[in-house]
Amino acid sequence: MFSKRIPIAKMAAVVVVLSAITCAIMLSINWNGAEDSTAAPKIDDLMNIAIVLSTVIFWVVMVALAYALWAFKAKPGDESDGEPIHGNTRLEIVWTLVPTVIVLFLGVWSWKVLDEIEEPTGHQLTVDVFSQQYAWSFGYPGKEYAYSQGVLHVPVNRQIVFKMHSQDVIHSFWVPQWRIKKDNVPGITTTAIVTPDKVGTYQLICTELCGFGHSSMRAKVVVEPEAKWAKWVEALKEKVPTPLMVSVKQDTETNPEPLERVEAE
Ligand SMILES: [Cu+2]
Repeated sequence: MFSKRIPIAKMAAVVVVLSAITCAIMLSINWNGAEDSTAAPKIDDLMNIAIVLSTVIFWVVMVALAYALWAFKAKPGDESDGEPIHGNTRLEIVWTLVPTVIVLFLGVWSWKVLDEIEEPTGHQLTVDVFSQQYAWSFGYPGKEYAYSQGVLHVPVNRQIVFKMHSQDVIHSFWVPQWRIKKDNVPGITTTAIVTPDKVGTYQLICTELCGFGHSSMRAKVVVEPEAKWAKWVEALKEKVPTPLMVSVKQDTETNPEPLERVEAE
């Protein structure tokens, strides 16, 4: 039965055709919506590469399976046992090496993309993000350490370093149009770096199931020209409350004044 020659070239051709059709459809779909940060196109490219690789793997498996079902079907009335098969070393090496190379390639590429996104521009703005069941609030740097609840304003075309501080359980910071997503973990400060490059209004969504009110844990995000942003921050009346300051006390570099005050208490 196994003396039958497997038509590798024909199968490969079928894989190529089916992959091309599937990729054409999959890549024409706008999966992630508008690209409104410098990170977005890079992350979407990465996603497209992953789609192409997965599509090819999918069809290799499907075509091999379909061929096996057709070519090695038992004859009617054949009740005998299957041949005892002890493996195929060459095949096993191939199906170990190929996925390893793919995963390493995607890993290295992701590393490169993340490095590019987080490359310091020398003109960063640090914003503290406070998350708690089920609300977001924000602290802006500078002398006053201004505070806003439920609404985040950031300047356009400036690299924003978000320092995240959860007050209770794990939450996750996500503005879909920026692509970047980062967990807020109680007890540590996590960082997400984004450069929004379009003016607009967005939703910040908690994307880590954090309790009963999780689905309503959202905040409005406004990206605006820097002068307008500065005016908005200037007009903020509230200061970051002391309990929240305590949770940022590691960040002495970005918020020296209020933090020194916290340390003194
Ligand atoms: Cu949450």
